[in-house]
Order: sequence, then structure tokens, then C-alpha cells
Amino acid sequence: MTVESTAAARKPRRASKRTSAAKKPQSADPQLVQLLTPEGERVEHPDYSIDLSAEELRGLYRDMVLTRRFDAEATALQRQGELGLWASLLGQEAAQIGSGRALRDDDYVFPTYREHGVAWCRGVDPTNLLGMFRGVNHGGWDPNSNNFHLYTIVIGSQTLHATGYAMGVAKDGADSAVIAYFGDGASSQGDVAESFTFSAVYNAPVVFFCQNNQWAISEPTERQTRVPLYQRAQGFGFPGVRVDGNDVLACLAVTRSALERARRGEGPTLVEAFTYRMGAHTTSDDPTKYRADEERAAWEAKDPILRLRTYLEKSGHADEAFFTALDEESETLGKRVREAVRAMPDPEPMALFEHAYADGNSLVDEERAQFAAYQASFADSAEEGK
Ligand SMILES: Cc1ncc(C[n+]2csc(CCOP(=O)(O)OP(=O)(O)O)c2C)c(N)n1
Ligand SMILES: [Mg+2]
Repeated sequence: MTVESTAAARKPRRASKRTSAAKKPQSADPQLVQLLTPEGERVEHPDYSIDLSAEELRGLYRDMVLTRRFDAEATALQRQGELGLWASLLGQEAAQIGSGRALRDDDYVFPTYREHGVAWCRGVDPTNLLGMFRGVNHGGWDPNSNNFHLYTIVIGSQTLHATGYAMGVAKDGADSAVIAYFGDGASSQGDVAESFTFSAVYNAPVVFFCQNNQWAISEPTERQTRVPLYQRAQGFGFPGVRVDGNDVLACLAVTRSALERARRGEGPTLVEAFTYRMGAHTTSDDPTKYRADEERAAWEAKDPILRLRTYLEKSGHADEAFFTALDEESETLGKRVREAVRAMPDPEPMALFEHAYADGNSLVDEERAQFAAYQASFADSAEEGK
């Protein structure tokens, strides 16, 4: 059974009064779920529909704009030497805001290191995302406050964490769902294959949300797979769907449907959000070494924010005052982020050993003692120099 057919069978589509769905053209490629074209035109997909108010549409736009502004600020802060590293989400705002806004508060998220837009949707203060990249803490937020796990840099490992967590959710009899984010490169990891197998055979309520941004650092997607990534799911016995990852409406509709399926006890879904990493892999990377400018330009024409803006303007769902106010809000956010980063206190050196083990560990104790002696040795040499 496909996720499309499940969704269609259980939920007869409503004809929307507000957006008069019946009259809209169909999306060009049924393999790629799209509800908003790059030109900002609303289209219909036979298996997915969405009916949002003007206020909800403006909300999605605001989320994307503020996320992009935050991301640009973080990139600039790295260039100014305030952060050691930054992994930009530029271009992936729709995939993250669409999927992030599909979640319920009681759902649980396992992100990679690039999910700043999803963090935003979960209510994690963006300034908290920066501590690890500044090197002043190991994470920066309490995962259980917002059901948003700490950033995970070991590629693909969080899909196993998500699967185990989802199996626990099912055992508890809860109807919440779990979502695991990962990339096209991560799809080649053994951990991801294992999590697919486990979640399928245990029917775990998990959505695997793969942002195929076309690159794994300098490796293109054709080095990861011979088949479209979403088709991998079939071999594991659960549905896969490819969504236009630059279309926030389609990402919202598809993720919502996959989460509902998980809640109903029908098991995992693989969502492949087809998108593009507009920037460098991280601030340590130079993409001009391995990809052509034309490729970036072609994706720029599919910009997720621009297409929603075009639609909002054409449909009259937002006026100039809205865009002006949002510009101001963006600048205020940028300033707040700058000030918060510069005000972050340097950690106490011995804090390095905290949070490694909940109940302590003899090896960590030994290392702590060695490091304390090392630190103290500087005090001795300062004395000798007098
Ligand atoms: C297990 C593991 N192997 C290698 C790396 C180094 N590494 C960091 S990011 C990355 C590429 C990941 O690409 P993808 O999954 O497509 O995610 P993206 O960065 O494009 O969002 C690699 C290989 C790592 N962090 N962990
Ligand atoms: Mg990638």
C-alpha cells in the first residue's frame, strides 16, 4: 500500500471554498508531489490537498523568512570569528518549515546538524543553536523541553535513535509520532538501512524525512543511489514518496499525511524532499571546487521563499505592510542573535567533563584529574617566572 492510497482512502478530499481546489491545474509530474509551482501558481495533486487560510499561509512565509535571516546571521558571525563553524540551511527552508509545521507538540524530532528551520518550528530559541558552533557547550537546549533532540553529527545515527524511540512510543500506547531527518549522503549509511528494517518489521510510528539536497559535501546524489531515493522504501516494505522540497505547502501536506499514518499504527514512511543546498556544506567548504555555477542558478529559480511570496502577492493574501513589517522583524532577530552570541560566556574548562555519563565513570574521573593537574601546572610556571 502506498501512503498516497492510504491517505486518499481514509480522507476524502474536501473541495476548498477558500481556494476553489477543483479549478486548479494539476501538477506536471505526479511522481513529485507539488502544490505550488516555482512560478507561484497553486496546483493540485491527486493524492494530497491542503486548505490553508491566508493567515496560515503568511505564517509559513514568516517562518521561512525568519529562518533564512537567522541562518544568514549565523554565517556572517562565523565569518567574523564569532562561531567556529556553521552549517547553512539556505534553500531548504520549505522542506524544514513544511515538515516542522506538520508536527504536533507531542511528536518527537531527531535532527541532523542543519535543521534550524525545524528547531524554529519546535520553539527552540535560535540563539541556543549557536552554542555548539561557538564551542561553548555540547548542545545548548534540553531535548525534552521541545521534543527536539540535540543536533547529531554522526551521519545517519539519529535514524536509529528515532526508530528506538518510536518503538518505545508504540509500547507506551501513545499516539504520537517520531520524525527522523537525514540527508541524501546519510542514505548510504548502514545505520539508515538498519533503521528502515527495524521500523518496518516493528511497525514503528516514525517518518523518515530525507532532505535530498543533491550533495553530501562534494559527493553528488548519483554517487549514493541508482534509483530515486524514495523508491528505496519499497524494498523495506513501507511507502516512499518524493515531494518538491522547495514547496512548503507540499512538504506540509505530505509530512502530515505520513505522520497521520504513523499515528494510526500503519508504520513508517520515507519522505524524500527534493531540494537543493544553495550554500556551502559548511563554512569550511568551498563548493565552487566541485559544482558548476549554472546548477545553483537553475535552483535559484525554484527558490522556496520567492514562490510563496509570488503566490501571496498574486492572491492578495498579503499586502505590502505585511512584507515591510516582516523585514523589520528580520532585522530585529538578526540583532538579537548577534548580541546573544557575543554575550555567551566562555565555559569553565573543567565543564568539559560534565554530561558525559549520568552516574559518573572512572575513566572520565581519571581524565578529569589529569586535566586538573595540567591546568594547575600553568599556575606553577607563572609562580616560577616571578
Ligand atoms: C559517520 C560519519 N561519517 C562521515 C562524516 C563526515 N560528514 C559530515 S557531513 C557529511 C555529508 C552528509 O551529507 P548528507 O547526508 O547529504 O547531508 P547534508 O550535509 O547534505 O545535509 C559527511 C560525510 C560524519 N559526520 N559522520
Ligand atoms: Mg545532502
